[in-house]
Amino acid sequence: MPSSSDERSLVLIKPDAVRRGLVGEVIGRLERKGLSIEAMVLRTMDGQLADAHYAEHLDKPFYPPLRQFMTAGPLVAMVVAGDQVIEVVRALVGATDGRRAAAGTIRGDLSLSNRENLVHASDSADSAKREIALWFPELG
Ligand code: FUP
Repeated sequence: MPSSSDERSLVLIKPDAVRRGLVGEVIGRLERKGLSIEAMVLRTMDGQLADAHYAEHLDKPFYPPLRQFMTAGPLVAMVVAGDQVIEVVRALVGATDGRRAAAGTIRGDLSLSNRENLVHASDSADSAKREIALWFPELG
């Protein structure tokens, strides 16, 4: 189990959160937990990056509308660090479907959707490494 305090996760504050003015809300929850932001950028994902980021979902029926949603407007991409950050952020974010995510989580408190669910967070150390290389190649 990874447990180093410098473990890193790739977090995306998705276009719905940017559109709804929830960037500060999401960042505030991460900061209040004690996590630190090591890199952050506002950018709009293009289709090529979407296909690479969501490689495991390319063949899923929900992928075309997901791709449309994720590329339709600016998002905030961040590298977040802290003790067991991958597991900690996934717990803060909550279950994929905002309608079923537990109250107290970002999705549970703020999303009513299975697609427009505000935040992406890496689900494993391998995913984090792959995703950070895609979004922040300069960080190595
Ligand atoms: P999560 O790890 O909770 O972000 O969820 P997944 O990796 O399973 O799914 C990635 C994204 O695909 C979700 F954030 C939203 C989207 N999705 C749908 O649009 N429909 C689905 O049925 C499942 C996922």
